[in-house]
Amino acid sequence: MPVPADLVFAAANAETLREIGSWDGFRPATFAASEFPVDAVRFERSPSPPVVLSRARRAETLKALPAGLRERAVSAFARVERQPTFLGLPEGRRLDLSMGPIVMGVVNVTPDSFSDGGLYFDPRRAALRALEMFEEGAEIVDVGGESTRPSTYGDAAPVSAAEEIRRVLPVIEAIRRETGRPVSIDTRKEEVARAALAAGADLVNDVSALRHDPRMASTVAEAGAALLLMHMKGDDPRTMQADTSYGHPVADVASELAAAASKALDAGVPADRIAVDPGLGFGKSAEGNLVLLRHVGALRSLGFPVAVGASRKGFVRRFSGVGEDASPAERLPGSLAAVAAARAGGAAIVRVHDVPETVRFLRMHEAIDHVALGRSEGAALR
Ligand code: HH2
Repeated sequence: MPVPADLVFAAANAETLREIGSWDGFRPATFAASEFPVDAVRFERSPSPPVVLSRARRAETLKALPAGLRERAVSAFARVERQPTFLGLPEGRRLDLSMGPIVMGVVNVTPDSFSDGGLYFDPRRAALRALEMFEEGAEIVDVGGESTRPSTYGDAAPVSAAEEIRRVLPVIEAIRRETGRPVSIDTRKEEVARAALAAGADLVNDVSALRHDPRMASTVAEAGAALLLMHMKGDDPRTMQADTSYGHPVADVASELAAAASKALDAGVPADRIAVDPGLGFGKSAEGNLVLLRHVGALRSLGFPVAVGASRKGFVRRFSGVGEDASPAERLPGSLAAVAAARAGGAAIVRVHDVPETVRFLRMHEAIDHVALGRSEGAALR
C-alpha cells in the first residue's frame, strides 16, 4: 500500500501562503485578504502548482477542479482530519495520543551524546533515570546506545552493534524488571533492535528511517512492535550537515518519510504502529529546522502520528540566544518554545531530555485550552 505524500498546509495568513506559493512559483497575490485562512494542497513530484482552497469555499472550489486533482485533494483533506488517536504496541497495548502530545523521555547510555553524554553510561543509573522519567510523567522512554550528534559537537565515535547491545540491553532488562511501561530503542542497527525487542522494547526509533538496514522493517513487523521513522539527510550523522539544501524542507522531508512508511507497510508493519519524525538537526540548516517546526501540521497529512525532537539542540541554543558554553539546562526555555510549536502543529509525541518541565508546560497549555468559562473552583488562586 503506497503512501502518497500529498500535503495539506494550512495558511492562516498571506505570509504563509506566499511562502508555500514561492516553492512552486504560485502567485498568491490573486487571493483577496478575505479568503484567509486557506489550505494549500501540495502534490509531491507533480509539476502542477499547489492547489489553494479558501476554507470557507472549499466545497465549491473542489468541485471546480479536474477530477484527478479533486480526488487527491479530497483524500488529502480526509487524511488530515482522520488523525490517529493511538500508536499500537506489542500485545495489544497502545500509546494514547488523543489528549495532545505525550512526552518521550531520552536516556542516552553513551559517553558522548551531545547533551547528556556520560551522565547515564552506567546501566543502573540509566535504568533509574528511566523509571524516574515515568514518575515525572513520561509516557515512553527512549533508550539509545549510539550518539548521532553532528560533527559540530566533535565527531561521535562509531559504535559496533555488539557494543551498542552491551550498552542498552542491561538498561532495558532492568527497566523491564520494574515496570511494563512503554520503552523505545533508539537505533539504526537491526541487530540492536532485535536484541532490544527480545528484551521487551515496544518501539524501534530508527533515525535512518530504514535506510541504514533494510531488514529493520521486517524485524519490527515480526515482533509486533511500533516503528518511529525519523528523517535524516544522508545516512551518516558525521556527514549529514555537509549539505543541508532542499527543494523545500517540508515537502522533501514529507515525501521521503512517505516513502519510508510505504516500505514499512510493505514489510508488514501495520499502519497503526507507524509514526514519523522530521528529524530536527539531522541534515537541516538552522532555519530549515524552524520551517519544519512551523509546518509540523503539514507532516500530519501523511496520516501517521508525528514525533518532534528539538530538545536542547544546536538550533534551539542559537535562536534562543544562549551561549555555546552555557549548560544544557539553559536551553530549556528554547526547547519549551519548540514543544509549544510542535503542539500547535498537532504533534503526537515530543522527545525531550527535560521531562518534568515539559510535562508541566504541556499541562498548563491544556488547562488554558480547556478552561470551562464561568466555572470557578474553590478558593481564588493567584
Ligand atoms: N534526536 C536525537 C536522537 N534520536 N530520534 C528521533 N525520533 N527524533 C529526534 O529528534 C532524535 C532522535 C539526538 O538527540 P540525543 O539522543 O539527545 O543525542 P545523541 O544523538 O548525541 O545521543
